[in-house]
Amino acid sequence: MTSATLLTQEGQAPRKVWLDCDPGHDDAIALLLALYLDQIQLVGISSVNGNAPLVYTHANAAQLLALYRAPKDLPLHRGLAKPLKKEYIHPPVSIHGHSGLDGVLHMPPLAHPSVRHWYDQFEPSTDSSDLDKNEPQTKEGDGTAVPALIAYLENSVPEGEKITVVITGPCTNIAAVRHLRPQLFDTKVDKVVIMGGAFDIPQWTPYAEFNIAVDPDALDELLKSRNVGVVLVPLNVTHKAIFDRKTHARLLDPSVTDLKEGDELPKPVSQLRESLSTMLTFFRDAYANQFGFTTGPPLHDALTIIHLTHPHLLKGRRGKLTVEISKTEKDGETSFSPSSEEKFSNLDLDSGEKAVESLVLEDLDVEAFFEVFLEVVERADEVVAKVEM
Ligand SMILES: [Ca+2]
Repeated sequence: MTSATLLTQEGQAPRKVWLDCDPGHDDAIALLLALYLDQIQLVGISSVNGNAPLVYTHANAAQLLALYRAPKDLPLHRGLAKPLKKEYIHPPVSIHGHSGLDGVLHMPPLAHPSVRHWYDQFEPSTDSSDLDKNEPQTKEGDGTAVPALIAYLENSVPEGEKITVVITGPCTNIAAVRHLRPQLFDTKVDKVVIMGGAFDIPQWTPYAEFNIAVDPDALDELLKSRNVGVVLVPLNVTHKAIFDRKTHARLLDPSVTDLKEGDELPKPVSQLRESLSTMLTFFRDAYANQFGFTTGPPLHDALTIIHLTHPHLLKGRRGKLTVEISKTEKDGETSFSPSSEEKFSNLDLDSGEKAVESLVLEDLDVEAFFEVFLEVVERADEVVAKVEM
C-alpha cells in the first residue's frame, strides 16, 4: 500500500468529528490519528474523567495537542469531572500512571506557552504557580464542554448536516449533551463511536469494561436515541490491535522493517518517535504486569478513528445493544442481540421508520491498521520537525 491510498480518498470531504477523550496512552494514539488523517476534520475536543481524574486528563489533552503541533484554532474544552449518577471510580495508577499519561519523554510541561494555549483556552487559570510545578490545578465547576458542544450543534452545523461524535472515555459529557437537548442531538449527530464494552471476556469488573463501568447511565442515555446510531468498539476487537515489537521497531526507525527475535529495538530517529515509543513502552509494561499481555499493548481507542477513516478494516454485526444500569454488581454490563450473523463495516443510518441499530465491531485487519498508524507517524514526524511548538 502507498501512502496515497492510505491517507486520502479522492473527492471526499472530510468528516466533521468531535472527539471526547480521557488521555490516556491509547487516547493519545487516537488523537494523533484524528489530527493527521485527511478523512477527518476535528471540530472540537473535550476532556472527561476516566483513566485519571479530569484535572489530569484535561492537562494531558493540552500537552498532547502541543506535542503533536495541532492547529491552534482547534478548541479543547474541559468536561465533566463526575459521572452522571455514580461516584467516579479512580482506576489503579498501574495502568496509565498517576497522571493518566505517565512515561512520555519530551512531553512539553504545563507551563509551556503552547500547552497553556489549550489548557487555559476557555477558563483561564488564576494562578500559574501550580503549572510551574507541572501539576494541574483543581478547577471547580462543570467545565465548558457540554455548553460548547450544544452551541456548536446549534450554531455551526447547518440544517440537514450532521457531525460524528467519538468517545474514547466514559460517555458522561456526550450523554449530558443529549440529556439536555435530545432533539438537537438527534438531528445534528449522525452516529456516536464509542470505545467500550466487552462480551464474554475478562473485564474491569466481573461484568463491565472500564469506560462503561465508570458511567453506565451515560451509555444508556445515548442508546435511547432512535436516530443516532451507536458504533461500539469493545475489548473483543481492541485486543486484536496489539502493538508488537516488530511495529515498535518500525515506529522507532522506519528502515528497520524486519526485526528478528532477540534483536534489540533500534534507536529513535526523531524526537516524536521517541515520545511515542516511551508512551507505548509504558503502556506495554502496564499491560504485561497487570493483564499478562506478552506481545504488546492493545491500542483500544485508536480503532474508533480507524472505523471512520478506513471502515473496511473493521467489521461487526448490527443489532440491539443494551447496558445494565440496575445499580447491582452487574452495573455497566453490555448485552448485544445481533439482528443477523451478517457482518458490516457501517451502521445502516438510513433505516427509515425503524430505529437505527447499533454496530458492534468484532474483526480487525491488524496488519493494515498498523500500516495506517505508521504512515500517520511519518506524516506527523514531518510536521513536528518543521513547526515550532
Ligand atoms: Ca480512553
